[in-house]
Amino acid sequence: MSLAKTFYLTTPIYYVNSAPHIGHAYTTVAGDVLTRWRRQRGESVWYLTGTDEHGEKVLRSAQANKVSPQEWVDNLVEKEWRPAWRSLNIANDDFIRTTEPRHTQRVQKFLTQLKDAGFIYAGKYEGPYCVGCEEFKLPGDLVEKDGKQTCLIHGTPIEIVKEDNWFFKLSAFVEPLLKHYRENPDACQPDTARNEVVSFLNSGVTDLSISRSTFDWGITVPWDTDQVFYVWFDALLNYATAVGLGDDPDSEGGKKFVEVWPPDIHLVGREILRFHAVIWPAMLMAAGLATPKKVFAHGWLLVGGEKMSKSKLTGIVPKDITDHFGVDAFRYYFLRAIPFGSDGSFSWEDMHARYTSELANDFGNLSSRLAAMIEKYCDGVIPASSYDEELAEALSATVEKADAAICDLDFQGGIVAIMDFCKQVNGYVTVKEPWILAKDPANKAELDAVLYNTAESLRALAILLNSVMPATCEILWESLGAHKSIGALKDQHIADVSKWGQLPVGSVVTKSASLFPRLDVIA
Ligand code: ME8
Repeated sequence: MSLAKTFYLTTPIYYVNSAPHIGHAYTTVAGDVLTRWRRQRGESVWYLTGTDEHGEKVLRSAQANKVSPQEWVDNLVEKEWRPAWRSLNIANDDFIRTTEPRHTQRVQKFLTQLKDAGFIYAGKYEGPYCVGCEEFKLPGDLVEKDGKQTCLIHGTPIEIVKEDNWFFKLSAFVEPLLKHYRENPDACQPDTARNEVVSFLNSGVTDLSISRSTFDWGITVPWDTDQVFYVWFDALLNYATAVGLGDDPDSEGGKKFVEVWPPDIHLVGREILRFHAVIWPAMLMAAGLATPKKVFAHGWLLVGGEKMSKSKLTGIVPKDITDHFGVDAFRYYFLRAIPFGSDGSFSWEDMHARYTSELANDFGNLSSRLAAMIEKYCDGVIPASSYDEELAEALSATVEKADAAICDLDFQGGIVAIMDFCKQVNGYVTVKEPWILAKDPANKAELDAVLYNTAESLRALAILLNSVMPATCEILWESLGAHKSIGALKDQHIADVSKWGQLPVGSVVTKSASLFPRLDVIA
């Protein structure tokens, strides 16, 4: 029996020129939500993130701070990057740093093989370079500002690089790549991103300089030790080096590679699409390896209409938001508010409004009302089981819709479907008026039924929202007594959520702290 392939998802590896901001958190949370969701579908999953530590950009920030680049990256990774993901409850399976020997050694071996196969040759590079992007720029990527050629993304002047370098025969892969995207439209998404890649490929792609000789903060080119590899050529390989690229098939690394390769999804911001949808698959094609099943380019978080970034000092760090709204509201907000794939602006007012109406009122209140009523009317235990056809059918439809949307990276569509069900349950409670039913003992059976159906709906909501808001859903799960009467929340499968009647009669319900406490209005 062959086992199903492990679902392998990656984020970009981020530059460690400073601490993470909410743009980095956006991608990493999205990956976390999708991988948690797929684990709850019962799938085997591998979620990789990490840091991109070489190149001039990182080197210059170390120099500006008067420390060695190695000290600089060690310090930032341990004090900022790993803790940021821990505090956002990111359940990544691995974290790769490009300064680790497991990466540098496999990069050197892989690129030596590419050279031996005839895909790498010596040449001269002269042209514009943006250190912010770490990218050799084309004329169309630049704009003139104050008489200087500047980068469209960073708004900073480009530098002219003139070096004897090693080149990769990228141009040889234009036709194979065009064929690849014709035959596999899913391999680059959304469609607008694929169209952009296809027109780039049609515009005439030249070979790529893949080494630098004017600084040494990088992976040494093994056959020419005066040079280091161009940071992107080193960085893209992280997706493969982290899972045993080139290792003996019988070794641990070799087995991992077979288990996960090719990657199912590379999540990237749209500014690094070309690297992932042109250079990276070409490198893999040259090595005879399978290309990623999907590169998905999401949109940017904007501040003042521009891409939020560290270099423009518009970076907001996650803690600024989580200190006020909490971690789960942060995880919820961006995926709920912005269609994945489109740009979106962050605003405190919008976040406050959604927190209050969707999280505190619709979701948090439903849970606290139910716990209070079960305590008051049923001595704190789930009363006789019941079935409500309308709610049960709505739940089935919700699960189907949310599963399809989330697996298709439509996080907004998935979350909206689940929150619509939450609204429907609120409507059910309002119409049934259990507080009125409780006034007459003759209504006991009806009251029990209303409370049971509400509790069952909350059981389902805890499972469906668990990948987005794991800490909150755990509190809800325990408040329903489900951790004792059903089992661990993480073990509840999406496919079984809509089987009505799982909360056993007698499950002990306890009041929890408010899931989403009321917040002061921000001045
Ligand atoms: O590009 N909105 O690293 P990086 C949304 N090291 N997402 C954003 C964002 C914003 N305003 N700002 C950053 C690099 N991101 C390379 C990647 S991969 C082999 C090497 C997110 O630190 C988004 O995912 O500049 C974007 O692509 C990534 O951070 C860029 O991070």
